[in-house]
Amino acid sequence: ARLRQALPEALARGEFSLVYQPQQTLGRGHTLGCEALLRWQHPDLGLTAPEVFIPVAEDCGLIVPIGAWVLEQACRQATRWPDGQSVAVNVSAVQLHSGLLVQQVQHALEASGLAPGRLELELTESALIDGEEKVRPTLERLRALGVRLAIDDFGTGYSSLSYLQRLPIDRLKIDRSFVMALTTPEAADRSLAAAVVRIARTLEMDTVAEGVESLDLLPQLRALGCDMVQGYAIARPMPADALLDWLRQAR
Ligand code: G
Ligand code: G
Ligand code: MN
Ligand code: NA
Repeated sequence: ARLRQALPEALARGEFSLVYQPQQTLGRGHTLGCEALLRWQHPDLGLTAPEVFIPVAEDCGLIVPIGAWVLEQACRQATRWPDGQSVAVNVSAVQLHSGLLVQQVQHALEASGLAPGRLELELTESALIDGEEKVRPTLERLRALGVRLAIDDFGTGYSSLSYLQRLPIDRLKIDRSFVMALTTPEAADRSLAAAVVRIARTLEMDTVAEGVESLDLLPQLRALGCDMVQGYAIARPMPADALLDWLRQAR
């Protein structure tokens, strides 16, 4: 309840910030981009996890202005990165269905001057499937702007795959649970990450393995034909300034 009361003021009070987690190629370990992750620090409530406050913000519609702020902030930060790295921004289903997303993205790109090809939006499967007919024109407009589209936590949302062929998607993010399963001896558990890579290949999408906690996983992921990795083994999410230092260490 306190959270619900504090949330409407959080934007105006500057209590939100973004941290960034690098994404590297599996081949040469180049950093091609970073995912922006939202943090909320309230003076009394302290740090609240996004898993807790994002559902609340979705419930009351606040996720729409908060999402606009995230887009603007992330695009502005990305213009400072040294080698034209991209920024990936998580988009809530409510934001996607609000009818305001295209406008928000256009505004963030114009205000920051970021090249559209350097912005990637992470969408969830459930957000795409609920009202696919309505979502498709939105995605097509975003694509027409030059923005790239990824599916987050791929494989955990729905069993239907047919929507994948019909929507303009560039990338699948292999859910952390499938990546973790690669460390188990069970062949069946290990096969899911491989299946996601094959689906992506078939549909001409690329793949990012999420939640890579050990460098020991890299050879396996490479053998599967996965393109990129993201996780604690590469870097933890970090504030903008720390990220700039990290990126400058020529990786
Ligand atoms: O690092 P982490 O605890 O930030 O992320 C937890 C969850 O919150 C993830 O599912 C992530 O996608 C989601 N999340 C993080 N930042 C944002 C954001 O800016 N917008 C939305 N909609 N979700 C986010
Ligand atoms: O759902 P989404 O993929 O947007 O959220 C990413 C979440 O995963 C964030 O909470 C982020 O902090 C977390 N994360 C990033 N790298 C790792 C990792 O290597 N292991 C685990 N367990 N979580 C990670
Ligand atoms: Mn994500
Ligand atoms: Na994810």
